[in-house]
Amino acid sequence: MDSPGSRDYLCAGEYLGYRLLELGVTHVFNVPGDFNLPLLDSLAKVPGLTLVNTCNELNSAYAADGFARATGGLGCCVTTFLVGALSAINGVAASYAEEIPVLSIVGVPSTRQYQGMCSLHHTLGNAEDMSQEVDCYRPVTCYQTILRSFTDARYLIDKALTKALKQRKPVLLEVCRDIPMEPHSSFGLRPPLMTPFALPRTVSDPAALEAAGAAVQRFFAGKKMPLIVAGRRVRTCQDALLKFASAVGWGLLVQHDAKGMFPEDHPSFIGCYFPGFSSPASIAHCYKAADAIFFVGTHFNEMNFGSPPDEALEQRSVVAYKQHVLVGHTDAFNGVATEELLLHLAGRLEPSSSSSSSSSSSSSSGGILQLFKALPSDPPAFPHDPNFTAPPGVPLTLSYVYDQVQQQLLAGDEAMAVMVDTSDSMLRTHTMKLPEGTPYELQIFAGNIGWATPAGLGFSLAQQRAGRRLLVCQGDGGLQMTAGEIGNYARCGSNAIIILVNNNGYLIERYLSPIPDSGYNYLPSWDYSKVAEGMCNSSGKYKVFKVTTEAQACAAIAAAKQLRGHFVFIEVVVDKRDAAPGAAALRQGFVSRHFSNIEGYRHLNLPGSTNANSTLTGGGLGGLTDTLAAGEVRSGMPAHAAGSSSCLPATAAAAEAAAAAAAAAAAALDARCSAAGAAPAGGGNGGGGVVVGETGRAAGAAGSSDGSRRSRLGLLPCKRHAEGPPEQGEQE
Ligand SMILES: Cc1ncc(C[n+]2csc(CCOP(=O)(O)OP(=O)(O)O)c2C)c(N)n1
Ligand SMILES: [Mg+2]
Repeated sequence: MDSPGSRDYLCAGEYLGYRLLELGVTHVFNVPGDFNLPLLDSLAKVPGLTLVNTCNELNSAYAADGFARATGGLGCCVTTFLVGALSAINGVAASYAEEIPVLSIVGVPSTRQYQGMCSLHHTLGNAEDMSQEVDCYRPVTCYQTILRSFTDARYLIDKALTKALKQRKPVLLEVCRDIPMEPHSSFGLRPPLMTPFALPRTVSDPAALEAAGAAVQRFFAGKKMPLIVAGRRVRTCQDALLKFASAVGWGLLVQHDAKGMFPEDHPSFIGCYFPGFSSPASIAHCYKAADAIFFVGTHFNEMNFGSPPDEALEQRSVVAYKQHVLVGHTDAFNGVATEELLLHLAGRLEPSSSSSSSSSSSSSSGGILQLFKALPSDPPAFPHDPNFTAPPGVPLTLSYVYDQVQQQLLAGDEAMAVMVDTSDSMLRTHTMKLPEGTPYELQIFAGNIGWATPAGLGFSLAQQRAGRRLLVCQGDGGLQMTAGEIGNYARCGSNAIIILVNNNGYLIERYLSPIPDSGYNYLPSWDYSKVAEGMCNSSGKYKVFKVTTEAQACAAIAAAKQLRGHFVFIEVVVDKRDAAPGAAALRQGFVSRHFSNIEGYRHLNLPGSTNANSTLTGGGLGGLTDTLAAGEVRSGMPAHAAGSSSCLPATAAAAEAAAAAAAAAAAALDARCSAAGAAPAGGGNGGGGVVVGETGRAAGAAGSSDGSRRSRLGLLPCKRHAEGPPEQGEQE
């Protein structure tokens, strides 16, 4: 038999491409540059792998993030040395914060150039330092490596993929220009016969799992009102959560970053717990009434949770995150994968269990669910503020648009997904009723505006083949940051629907600003529908609408539904004051907390300033508290002082009257809730303290101070926060 010629061997880029395909990465988002051309050319040789040119590298990174969210696996972007890689870095950083695995591949100078001492273009000019890119990426990736030899390229590619998938964080893979296109025997012969990629699995230490299971069981034993609160990390263990919730029959709330990860028509499902905004208000009452809370996959941050858990909350909670389990205020376990814990507990806490020690009353209690059913389903009583409300008689409101989206697009006859940009819409869409299996994505923690449009491109290309259509809710301010990708939706054959909210600028910032009508909250006035039309420019199947009335909005959404194979862009024109119902309350909480006592703002008499008659305190999203979430809006809050604003005149008296009315309504709701049995919960803890380390050996009592407990929960700026223990040589 002839020995293979060098051309019969795969090259590094092909090997990488086949690995990506094997992991479900069918689309790679990229911008070319002279350093990555051989890399792109080699990836293009892999049948089934599509290279999608985005308009800039930030958008490549966002699109890769969206792709990864759609598949639950990996996303991938390719950029060029420094200029491209640095443009992408904010997107990669956001994926890091949001725990989305993205492989950020960068074409870098050739191995020969790395050895030389000549200043190369795109560098900062200091020839002796070729590690600038890696230095910049180190804080936003869990692993960085470079392919500069054939012999270890294969190993390093697999290692980089494993790191990203195992840690669910981005990875930087630099590829020297002379490496990817050269066939080499180490990559095997064409057609590829590759050993299957071994997907990394987190396996619990059996002893730690058993100990944690027993502690959790003890903790919930005898509890009458247990509650599950699911956070973003359940993305990786949705089936296990479903099994657990079905087995124990407790009530369940999803946090905003986990909406869509638990079926909303499941008997345990209560709603979305979004402190300050949960609707109906009874959600907050249920949360308060729980005597024991199982936080599963929760990342405690002020955007989805509000104030950090205090000691009282810690005492009535179990927290499972990655490989950690914290039981009550005292016990901590490492080496326990949340997925395995849920499955373990599903058997252990099963109501039918005959073992007396395992027959926690919690498992048979329908406490919270019964309470929820008995409570009125009124929305929270937010104070009305005409400065952040569409004026009477406006031809179109955003609430009408989202009602139509709910009725027409989320009716259940077409598989949909929803993606929401950081914008006023984010305070509205958490109340959407999602049909089972409808993904819902937002970037609530990293919070970049402009993420949704490019991320939606990646998401939609990943999901479309599975017959799922994406709805993107995008603000005009965010769109102006990343609009370039609109043309790619049509060009790539996406059938996503973008609802573009034209409210004449930065509405969220209006209601957070000390001076709402400041010039910085305005944008150049684009004709968005014409922009979209121009960007699509007759390529592909698409339809653009601009709607200014209810009738037009209703018709455009109906048309979008009919145009199943089209990309549809709907510009929705609403008043610049048309804010989500909780916006005024958010403003009051936020401004009073952050601005009211700043000397330079005193003359504005902002809510919460010592000049003003305000009692609102708190630290949630914008300084709101669960108190407010429960509808206990206190009277005496002055209106925001928009006195210097030309378009938002101060209406303190009106707002005060509204706040008083809201307080009365809230008091009435509270009374009804109390009648239904929604008493605030007491404390409780899980008893004896044992820490089981990674090896599974008992490591002694773990009575913790508030400080150390908080560090373990990731509440303090400490390095080892709520993450799994790093592997040797691995960053956290
Ligand atoms: C990249 C980035 N820059 C700035 C901000 C600060 N910011 C948060 S919300 C917002 C305004 C969003 O405006 P728009 O997209 O129009 O949504 P709207 O609030 O009007 O619904 C801004 C500027 C941010 N979150 N991200
Ligand atoms: Mg806007």
